[in-house]
Amino acid sequence: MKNSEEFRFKIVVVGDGAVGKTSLIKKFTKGTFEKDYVKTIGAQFSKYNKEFDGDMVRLLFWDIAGQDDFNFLHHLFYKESKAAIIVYSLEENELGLNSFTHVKNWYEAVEINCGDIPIVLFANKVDLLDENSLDTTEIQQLINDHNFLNYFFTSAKTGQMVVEAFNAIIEQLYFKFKTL
Ligand code: G3D
Ligand code: MG
Repeated sequence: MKNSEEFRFKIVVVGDGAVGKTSLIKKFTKGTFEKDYVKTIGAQFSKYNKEFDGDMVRLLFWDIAGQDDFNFLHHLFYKESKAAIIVYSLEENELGLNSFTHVKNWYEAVEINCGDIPIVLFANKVDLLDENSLDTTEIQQLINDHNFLNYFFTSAKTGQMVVEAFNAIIEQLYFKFKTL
């Protein structure tokens, strides 16, 4: 019988305010949701454990609490992150459009603070629009210009693609560190 291993991964979840970061984490971690608040750096984290192939994967999702500004986020927030999730909102209003424009800023901030870690893009609030009529030209352009591991159209409200999107990044980390 093989020995069971344990992995610990910190994953930062960034993006403009009100795009749905906290809702997405809550949706994914639901039953086992615990959170704590790191007041000094304006962050909160949620723990989630998941078994993979007999191994234990302990996840810590770090989320920005309150004011979200890609320029002023404390470096401790990013410290030792193994992956990042960038969230924007598909809402067709100022919040949504700005959050899309700022994806590149969040991407830069992750690169500067974390180096070369896997980054996944969540286009959230997909429940608010008709996915079939969504013009993906700009999204495709963004994906082409950056090195995202993957991207997903998610909804924290309906749960659409939430589990799949989180699992994509967790599996990626598991297999990356498992084979070391
Ligand atoms: P943040 O953590 O990125 O700041 P929140 O964002 O998770 O606090 O979400 C901000 C608001 O958007 C919340 O509304 C939340 O319910 C809503 N929201 C989050 N995700 C979705 C989604 O996928 N679809 C829809 N329709 N709404 C979403 P309130 O009104 O509670 O402030
Ligand atoms: Mg929040």
